[in-house]
Amino acid sequence: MNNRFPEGFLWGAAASGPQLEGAGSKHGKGKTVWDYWFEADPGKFYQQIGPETTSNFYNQYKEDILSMNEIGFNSFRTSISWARLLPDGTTINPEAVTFYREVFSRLRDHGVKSIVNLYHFDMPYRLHLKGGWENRETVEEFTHYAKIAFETFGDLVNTWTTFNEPIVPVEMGYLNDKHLPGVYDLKRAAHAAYFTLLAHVKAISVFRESGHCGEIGIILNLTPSYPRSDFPEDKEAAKWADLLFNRSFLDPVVLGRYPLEMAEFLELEAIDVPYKNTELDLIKDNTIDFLGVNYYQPRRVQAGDKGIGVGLDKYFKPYQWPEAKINPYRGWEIYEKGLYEISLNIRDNYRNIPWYVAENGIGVEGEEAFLDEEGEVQDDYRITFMEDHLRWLQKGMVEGSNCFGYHVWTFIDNWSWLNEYKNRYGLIRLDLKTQTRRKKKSAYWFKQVAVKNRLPEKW
Ligand code: BGP
Repeated sequence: MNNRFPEGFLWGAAASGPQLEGAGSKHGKGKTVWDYWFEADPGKFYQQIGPETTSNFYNQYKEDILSMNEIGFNSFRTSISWARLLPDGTTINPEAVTFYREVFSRLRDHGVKSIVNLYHFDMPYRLHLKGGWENRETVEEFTHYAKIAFETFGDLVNTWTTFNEPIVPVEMGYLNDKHLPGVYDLKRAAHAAYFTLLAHVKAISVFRESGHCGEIGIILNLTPSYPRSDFPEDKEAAKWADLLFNRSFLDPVVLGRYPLEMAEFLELEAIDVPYKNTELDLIKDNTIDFLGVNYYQPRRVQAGDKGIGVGLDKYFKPYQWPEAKINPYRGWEIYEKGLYEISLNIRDNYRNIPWYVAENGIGVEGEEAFLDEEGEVQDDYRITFMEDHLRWLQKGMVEGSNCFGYHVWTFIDNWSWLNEYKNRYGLIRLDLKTQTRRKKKSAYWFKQVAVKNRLPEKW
């Protein structure tokens, strides 16, 4: 491959409606769970910055799309805000249609392929009140929303994804307090996960039945699970972590069935998931065309406290590998080789499905410390991060993994769930006060790689 990527390889970035757009309560948008949570408990949000303005893409998208072009993007992923398009669940908001059509046509006119995602953690508040993903009604509402989105934008968009990281709201909302409802309840978590999967397959079925052109997939955060040691107890712990956090979605979306071990887990926990046999058939018949993989960090685990542990602690416990390289700002391990291992796992166990890196990036706090005299962020750490990951990715591709693109998280610094603008991820710096944008050093590096379609010489 000679440091080259295949012809047509996708280069770009990912973002999401709620983190980038702003206009949170304007132009007819309905309230999301994040809008509600900020109103109810602003102290929970870093520096009390809410989701109202974020990075103002709603008003600055023209200039932003020009910048994408300038830094070599041939593709860009964002999400439609469900609450903006269908504020009450049924009436289409004309302003949302105008906005998204403008964005998608402009991207097309600038040679940037849109990958459009339907759900990025932004549950409409009215549905949250009825139980969100714990309620079967939400599945029907989502299917309707997906149908409207395909009909309204299908002439401009031919690459769709249903969900971004569906396991995250389950983990962070039902086993943690980082998303709402913020409880620890395995049974509720299992129900929410199942109904999310059902919404995903129903959206795929609607897409295919109505004969839309193009492809549809999903974006999963895959966190390879590594055991502390070769002891069987540690290895078993890694198996459970992998089952719950990777295979719970990966197997059904790619292979059309849940892993057998999932039944074992549900039985051990005495959880009854209210599935119907016809739904299992839907899962079997509606596998994805392609997979998006978000990769930030691996998961390291050790044996759980069998018998005495509470919740998931019975199965596995987190383990801090002493040799780990940590991003101190986010506390996440940087393990570039994980991307290679993911690529081989997809090749060997997931029918070598076409996939792409849908998010990979590093969040750094206090980036103003890296400004040079001209006011450009010298983010060499971001360049190293991307380059090291790309080299491992390329090795996986040389060995046959079917990867078709690399998207960095993210394009312009954007708002994050409870962390807001603490960790900056963008190739472009955002001045929060003035909303002005300025390319970082990494943006110029990214352009070189994207335009030449290869990595710099070195190994
Ligand atoms: C992914 C999400 C993104 C983004 C990113 C960085 O999990 O898909 O929405 O936020 O992680 O994480 P964070 O913003 O929490 O640092």
